[in-house]
Amino acid sequence: MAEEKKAQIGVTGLAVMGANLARNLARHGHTVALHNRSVEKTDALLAEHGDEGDFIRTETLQELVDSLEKPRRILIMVKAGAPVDAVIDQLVPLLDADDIIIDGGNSHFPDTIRRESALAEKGLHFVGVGVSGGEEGALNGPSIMPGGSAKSYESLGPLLEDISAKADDGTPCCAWIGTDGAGHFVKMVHNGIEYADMQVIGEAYELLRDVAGLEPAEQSKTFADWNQTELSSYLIEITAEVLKQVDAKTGKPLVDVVVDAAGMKGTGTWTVMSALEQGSAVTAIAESVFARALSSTERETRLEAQETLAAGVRENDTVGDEAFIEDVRRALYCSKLVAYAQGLDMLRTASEEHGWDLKLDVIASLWRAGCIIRAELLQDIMAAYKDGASPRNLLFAPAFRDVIEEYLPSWRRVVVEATERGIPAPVFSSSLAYYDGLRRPRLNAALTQGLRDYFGAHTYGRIDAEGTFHTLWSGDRSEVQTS
Ligand code: NBP
Repeated sequence: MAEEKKAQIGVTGLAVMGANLARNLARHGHTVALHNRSVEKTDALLAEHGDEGDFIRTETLQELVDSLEKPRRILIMVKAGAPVDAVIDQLVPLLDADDIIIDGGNSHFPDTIRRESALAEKGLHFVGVGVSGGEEGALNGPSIMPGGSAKSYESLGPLLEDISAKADDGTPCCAWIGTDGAGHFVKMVHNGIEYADMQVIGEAYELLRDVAGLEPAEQSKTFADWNQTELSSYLIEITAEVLKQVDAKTGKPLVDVVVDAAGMKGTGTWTVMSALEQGSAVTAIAESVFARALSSTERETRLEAQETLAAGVRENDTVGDEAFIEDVRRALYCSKLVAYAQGLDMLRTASEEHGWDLKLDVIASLWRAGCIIRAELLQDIMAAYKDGASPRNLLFAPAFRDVIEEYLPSWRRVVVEATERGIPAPVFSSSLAYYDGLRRPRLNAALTQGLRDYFGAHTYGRIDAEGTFHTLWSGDRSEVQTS
């Protein structure tokens, strides 16, 4: 009797992301075993797309496990959180040593670290995989950031690289990131950078609208032009598309009838929480998350503020000023660079803390295609970290340092203009503050330390001596060395 055909990989969880990844795998010639808690989704996928490749239909997790070649690879694409643990708990008793469970959802990296450790004790591999690119990416080629053990990548890597997006030079946008939760951590920071990238575009849009006086259709042309410059990126490209869209119902620009309250699903918040815990100054990402939170403040509060709070702004004399439009473009580029610099610095710090040995040039290379933050800039970021080069901060890389030097007067002018015109530009301005904070020879933190020592005996260091010191503020004000 002929040997029953086995699948190279199984996918459980066939909502939009799981279904599209399963189809992507099948389209690349892999036999894919399909499973979903409710069998309707499995049958719907087979009915609509069963001819796209080799699928094996299964109804139970036992059938799924039995349909796979060994070591088994099972991709879980269920809702992040408790459902992932529920599926793992059901799978574990059915598996053998060296089988690989893959979580391709948006799981929080501490959960991935916990799951990896628990499954390693049972001799199983658990791989948390960051997948970026949404539904479309999942089907046609996402950017893929796998963590887990190096050994699991030997078996899993070729499959994932096959279905990943390819950069212009043909390189797969998939590479092993590092152990346990490294993949999900990097995906989380990627999402944080995405928040900042969108926020700086939003700030530019608001300044072009309310200072330069450009209508959305005119702005669409401006963003399309900017997409031919060093700002060239997917997000700038689609900004031009969104701004030229006309609302069929009212005939107005669509952007003018969309409610100005931005939603979020939580990965930006996670990035900022982790940054706070590890002491990383990701101000651009944090301001972007807070800007969304502010936009979602109750309507009544915003209306009351508009009616009661003074504006204190000066007259606008910048309408139609071409030089100002170029200033905004340059400020956007510098602020975006700061957001990337901060995100990468967060990765560098986390890499040391978790022992991940993250390769920043490789990570930048994975974001060049398939994901939302794909941009020309990533090519320059890769170059900045190439061959083991490790600038302490991305902004120190000569290519970026020189551009910022040239663009700095524009950046400062835009922040001043925004401030004087009462237009919030939190990432433009906080990124400039970060840049200036980095380069200041003396920070006001010296006074903060004095205050902390005054009210809480928290001690301070001296610039001219080793050790820690405390001043007897309520006594004779003499200084004592405490260590
Ligand atoms: P959802 O996040 O909407 O989850 C739906 C799936 O989870 C269904 O297959 C459902 O089965 C299954 N499920 C649930 Br809910 N509870 C379960 C349980 N206790 N046991 C077993 N299965 C359970 O699907 P999605 O939108 O395709 O997203 C999947 C993952 O991908 C999520 O982590 C999401 O955050 C992530 N995601 C990523 C991107 C991206 O751009 N990378 C985009 C969208 C989503 P049922 O059919 O029986 O109810």
